[in-house]
Amino acid sequence: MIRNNWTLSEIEQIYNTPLLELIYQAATVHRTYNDTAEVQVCTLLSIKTGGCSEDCAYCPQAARYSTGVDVQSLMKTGEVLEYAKKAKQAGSTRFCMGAAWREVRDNRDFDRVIEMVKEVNELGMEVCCTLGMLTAGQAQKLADAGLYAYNHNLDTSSEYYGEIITTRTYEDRLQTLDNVRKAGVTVCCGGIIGLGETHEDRINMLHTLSTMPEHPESVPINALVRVKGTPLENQPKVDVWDMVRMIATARILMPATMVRLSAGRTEMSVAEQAMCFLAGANSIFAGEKLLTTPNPTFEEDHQMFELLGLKAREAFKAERETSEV
Ligand code: SAM
Ligand code: DTB
Ligand code: SF4
Repeated sequence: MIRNNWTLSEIEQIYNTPLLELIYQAATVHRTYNDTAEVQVCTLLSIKTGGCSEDCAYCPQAARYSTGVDVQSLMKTGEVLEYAKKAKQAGSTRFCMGAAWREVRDNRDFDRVIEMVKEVNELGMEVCCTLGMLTAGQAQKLADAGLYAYNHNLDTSSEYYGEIITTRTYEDRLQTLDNVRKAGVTVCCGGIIGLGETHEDRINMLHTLSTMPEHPESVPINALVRVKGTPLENQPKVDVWDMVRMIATARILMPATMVRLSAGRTEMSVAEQAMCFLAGANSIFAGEKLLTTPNPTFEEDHQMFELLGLKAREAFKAERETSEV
């Protein structure tokens, strides 16, 4: 049964379950709801890099920090399409285009993104975008162009949010998520651990996600990538067991959601990643770059899949399953 009425104390109890017992419970939920051999493979492309006006303390693309990221204007559609084709050839079924914008503006750049969405969709890939805040009208335009998913992370708890970002509010984030949902686009929404938040903050964020009227279809769990020049550059490295605990709790709370082992994989061994898959992660970002930071190569992931007996999930599987019922 999928629940949207989790209480904070229930979540706290799950989160604090002794680790091996927690993994066992999450693995059990995972195999009840999902094919545990399947992992969704998504590829990211930064279509507009750097120079962002926001002050997100973790982000290498914020204009106010010197991180060495080159500012680049919006890529040309043809070039983006080449990347999408390559990603598809390498086995990705979802292509996610990211822009370092605070929000979408109704201008020629947005028209170009709409064009990109149409063309990537025509390749038979699930198209995802992450472009910052959206109005209801903009969400609808993206939906009409064939957008499959929109990524917009809550990042942390509403209580801790102000310590990490001051240039927009938690409420702004929730409003965009609502606009996306109402336009009929699937929601990809998760967070980052390692920002200096407490366990309580993590539990609160999981509560917000798992009590949405509909769970996000995907929940990315990122480990902070500590980028030199950002205010969080000296944070301690995320403990892999914290990642496992977060993933396992998300899996139990949102049994049918794709839980994505997102940023941070370059610092994890195959054994550590295997523990995350066991705890219920069933999606990754593949390809040698996330947006601006490194990620394992397609080849490394291919070897990991072979070793662990994992296979890439096909595109649009959720639709196929519902239309067959
Ligand atoms: N500008 C848009 C926005 O903020 O929604 C879209 C792009 S933004 C880079 C997408 C997400 O990347 C952020 O919400 C954050 O969760 C994640 N992210 C950015 N920098 C990160 C880092 N250093 N480590 C982990 N995740 C990061
Ligand atoms: C998400 O949750 N993680 C991705 C994607 N959604 C957009 C981004 C991770 C970015 C890591 C830092 C970088 O490469 O710039
Ligand atoms: Fe800009 Fe997004 Fe980075 Fe925040 S996370 S600084 S909004 S690109």
